[in-house]
Amino acid sequence: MEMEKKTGIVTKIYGLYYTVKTENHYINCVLRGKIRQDKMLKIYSDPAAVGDIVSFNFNEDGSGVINTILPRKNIFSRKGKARNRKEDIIAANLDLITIIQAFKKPRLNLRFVDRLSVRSEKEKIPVLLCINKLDLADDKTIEYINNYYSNTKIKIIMTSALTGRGVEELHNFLNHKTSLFIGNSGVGKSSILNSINPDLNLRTSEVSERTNKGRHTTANVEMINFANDISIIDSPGMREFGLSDIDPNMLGMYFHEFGKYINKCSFKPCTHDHEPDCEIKKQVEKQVIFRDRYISYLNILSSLKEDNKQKYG
Ligand SMILES: Nc1nc2c(ncn2[C@@H]2O[C@H](COP(=O)(O)OP(=O)(O)OP(=O)(O)O)[C@@H](O)[C@H]2O)c(=O)[nH]1
Ligand SMILES: [Mg+2]
Ligand SMILES: [Zn+2]
Repeated sequence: MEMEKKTGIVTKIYGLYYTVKTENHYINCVLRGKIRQDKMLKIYSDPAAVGDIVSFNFNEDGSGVINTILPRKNIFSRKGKARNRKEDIIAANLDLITIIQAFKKPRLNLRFVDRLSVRSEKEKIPVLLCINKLDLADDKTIEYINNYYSNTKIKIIMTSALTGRGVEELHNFLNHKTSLFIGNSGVGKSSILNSINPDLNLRTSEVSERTNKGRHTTANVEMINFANDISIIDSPGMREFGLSDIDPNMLGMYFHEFGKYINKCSFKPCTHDHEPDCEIKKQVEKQVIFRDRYISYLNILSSLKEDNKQKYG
């Protein structure tokens, strides 16, 4: 008997199984073997990702077999240092990357935000920075964050999943978009989702008093669908975020506020580090580019150079 062919979207992956949503049904699927052999997909640790649109055969027993992954509009991935480390696709086909941080517990880490935003800029996916735990904030830190990202394209929304402040603004911003929630463990990614829709009842847990770090409560990447055409992908807390495939000479291009000055640097390419007559350094002196953001750039630059040494030398 001819099997039924359907199209759907991957909402969750666990081991060799892929949950595919089609017309409000969730179908448990496996991948057809030939997809794992596909040369284009072999560079990834898993050929399919949450957010992928796939065509699959729907079996009589209610399960499915994925035949093809449809062309992707973009991917959000990370790449570790080791030469043979495969690229991990965290999610595909995104309209927005929502980077989540907390004012405290765990400690605010804008350098980590910058690493994530470099990847987003490279993929040309807009970035929203959501700083959660607003109930623990002080005015000085709020001002610092606003200065840090002034002149960038990064939109900032501050929320408290605890008191509900800012959650409606965030919710409205997510209308008609598929977005990835990403950040370190314990910042409140799952709590914010619960606050948008209490019926979700996602698991959350306290940040450790001893280490001030989250407990890696969310274990899988999972897409959750809301009204108003909102899809949000919750993800497990990240400890580190590899950018080792990025060319150090190109890094400045992914710091949006550097963009219009790069052509004025005397050296081409200029890494805005040791080179003389560098326009970026001049703009830092003039306080057009925020100094700590520039230092964060230098920090990523040196990590990329380090990665390149391990790769080639
Ligand atoms: N004070 C305060 N605590 C919050 C807020 N949002 C979340 N929390 C607490 O922070 C802790 C971690 O929240 P989670 O939602 O589990 O964090 P997560 O980012 O999903 O963490 P992982 O799944 O481990 O990546 C929980 O104890 C929450 O109750 C907030 O706005 N204010
Ligand atoms: Mg979570
Ligand atoms: Zn320069």
